[in-house]
Amino acid sequence: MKHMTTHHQSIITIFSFAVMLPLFFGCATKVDDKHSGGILLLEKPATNWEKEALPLGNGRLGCMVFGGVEEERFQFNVDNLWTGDENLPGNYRAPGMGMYQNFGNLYVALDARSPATKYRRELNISMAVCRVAYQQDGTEFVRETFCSHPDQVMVSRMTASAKGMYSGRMRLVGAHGEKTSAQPNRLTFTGTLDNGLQYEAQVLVAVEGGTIRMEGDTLVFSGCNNLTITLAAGTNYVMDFTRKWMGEHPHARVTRQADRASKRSWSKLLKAHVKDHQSLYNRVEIDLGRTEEAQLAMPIDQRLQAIQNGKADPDMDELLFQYGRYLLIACSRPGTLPANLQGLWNDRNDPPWHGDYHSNINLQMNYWHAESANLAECHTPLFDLLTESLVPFRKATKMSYGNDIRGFTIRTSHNPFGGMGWKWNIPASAWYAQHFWEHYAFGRDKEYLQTVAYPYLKEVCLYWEDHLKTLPDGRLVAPNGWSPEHGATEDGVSYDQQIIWDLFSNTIEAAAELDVDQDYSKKLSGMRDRLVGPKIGKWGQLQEWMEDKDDPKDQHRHVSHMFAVYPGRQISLSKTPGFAKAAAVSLKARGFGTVVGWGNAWKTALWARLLDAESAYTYYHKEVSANAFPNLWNGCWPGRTFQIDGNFGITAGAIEMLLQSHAGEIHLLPALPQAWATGTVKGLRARGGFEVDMEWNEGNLKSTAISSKTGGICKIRFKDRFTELTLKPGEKRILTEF
Ligand code: FUC
Repeated sequence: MKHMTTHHQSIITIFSFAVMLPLFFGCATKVDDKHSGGILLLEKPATNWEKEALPLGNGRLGCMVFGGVEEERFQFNVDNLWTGDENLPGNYRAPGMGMYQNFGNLYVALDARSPATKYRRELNISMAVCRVAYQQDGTEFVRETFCSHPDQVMVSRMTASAKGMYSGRMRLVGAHGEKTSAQPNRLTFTGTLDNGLQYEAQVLVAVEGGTIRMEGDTLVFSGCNNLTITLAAGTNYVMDFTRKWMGEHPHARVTRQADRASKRSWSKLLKAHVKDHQSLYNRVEIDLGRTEEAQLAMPIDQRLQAIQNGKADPDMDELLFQYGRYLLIACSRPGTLPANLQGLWNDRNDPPWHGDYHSNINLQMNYWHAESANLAECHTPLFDLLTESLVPFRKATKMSYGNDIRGFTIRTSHNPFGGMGWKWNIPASAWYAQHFWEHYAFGRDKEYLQTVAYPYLKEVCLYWEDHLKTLPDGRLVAPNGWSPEHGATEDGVSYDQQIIWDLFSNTIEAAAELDVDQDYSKKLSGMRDRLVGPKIGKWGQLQEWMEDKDDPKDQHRHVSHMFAVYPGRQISLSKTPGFAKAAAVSLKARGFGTVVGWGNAWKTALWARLLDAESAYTYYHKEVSANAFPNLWNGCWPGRTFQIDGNFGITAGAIEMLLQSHAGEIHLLPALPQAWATGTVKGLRARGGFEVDMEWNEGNLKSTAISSKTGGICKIRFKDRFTELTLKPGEKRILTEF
């Protein structure tokens, strides 16, 4: 323990003592399942896809459950069913940019009975199972559905408390006018998109009791005790540029998946599914307070209404937090495509913004929480796709910036075939590089750094070496930049300057970690020092452009010039307090204005980094009170258009309120709002390979556990108190008091 002042002495004593204690308390406390289990409850079937249906997913295959009583509807997607292609030279409107497609729907119509009573439709996010239950004529009906990652299928089981209650018809309907063919217990459709992508969906039905037969393209079941439905779907997409992104027809694989799963018992499928989901989900527990029991029992739409009327609902804050984790597990797993603008859920063939990968904030925000929320594996699809897209990205970059340019950059919109559209977003490849670096900063996997991250970072640096422009006074600017969707195209836009600073800094650190390229690092460091840096303007604001022309009344939704505060680290209260204060002035001026879902999330994280807990919570709360649909999906614009970045970004923002690690220290509860004065969190990750549990009461830490994966030194901060720990690989230390 070094660098300690007398003021810190008491903390050190407690540390040393605590280290010797057995791990018996504090953050090992199990959070009450009832409160933290995360149930989204609704008391009626969905009529609106984006606001009410409940999402399930295994990273690749997604499904929305409507829960209708007379007819169940499962709308499904596969993450790689896309139109479009490599699309050089990249025009947003050109058909080659393509769009993410709806796959189809499975409808299960049930013969008419009396109206249902005691209807409940719930999504248990700790199990990733959707359950629909109701009563009719004294019989209880239950449907349970999940999308299994181990078995790569959607499974739904429909049961009843009496025998022979299931009679009805089942239809599988593709979204592109395909013809469905039926066998006695199987439905199939297959198709090919204009770009050559082949796809197939199959449904297998098993019944107990009763009969099942085909009638044209429909399955008719009668007098069955229960139904077990297995849905498999896939395409011939392969994430492999050298194979032109396509492999063999999916028929054999889809058939194998459906057959294999339908031979396994329901309980085995469920057990494997829950185990797999919880291996990720259970890593983080959170308790931010107690909602009254009566309120907790209400369906979400009523709870949201109560929140709008001013009722406190800390369990809803937890649910929203965990939902961001749930959704990432459901739409981004190793080997799948990254989460697009809607994760992997989409019911249209012309989704908003093409359902694309948007590089000026949205794709990045999808992964802001991946590392800190302990879902590092779910981050990897982003690296896979970006790495695989390098050849087309380089080609497109050369076409626009000349054959001599090294490295590459990216347009605002891109697809899974390396194709791009809309305006160039020149610093996008550098912003993506930050993700490659962060995956290392949190996980400390040197082999990954050497083989995956560092080559990517270095190549983007080469682009900037060639692209930066020298001003007459010797300083460096990014030419022809655009502060996203705001202002003119001009040199030295703050967004560009800050992202390049971040890229150079991360690359320098990466080279040092790997002990390579010392001369190149020196060169980068020299260039970084010459970059035009942040500027404070005439009304005390952080300038968005080189020229001091920000309008204090401008409430544009993007806050791109605050990248340096979050997710960057160039500006912080501890290291650059002047710029941090200027950022607060700018952020305040932007206000709620035209705020959108992802904007709330970003502002939550920004205020947290500026250590303003109540402002951070105002935006967190806004996400619940103004932007959440009844299925808790986030509306991009208040009340409309689902976009998943807000769901992901708000989890990231909440973590920044509870734990920060960007400034060379692990800062505990840096922006704890009054609403979360007492609570527990377990399993958050900090840079340096650390994991942190905390329990606090009325704003004071009761206990903290810090564990280290790879061993190392960490500086720990709570309020204005500091200490330093040296941990061995695998070691866990507990701090009892501050
Ligand atoms: C950015 C935003 C829009 C929208 C789009 C997908 O361009 O400015 O509001 O979120 O991404």
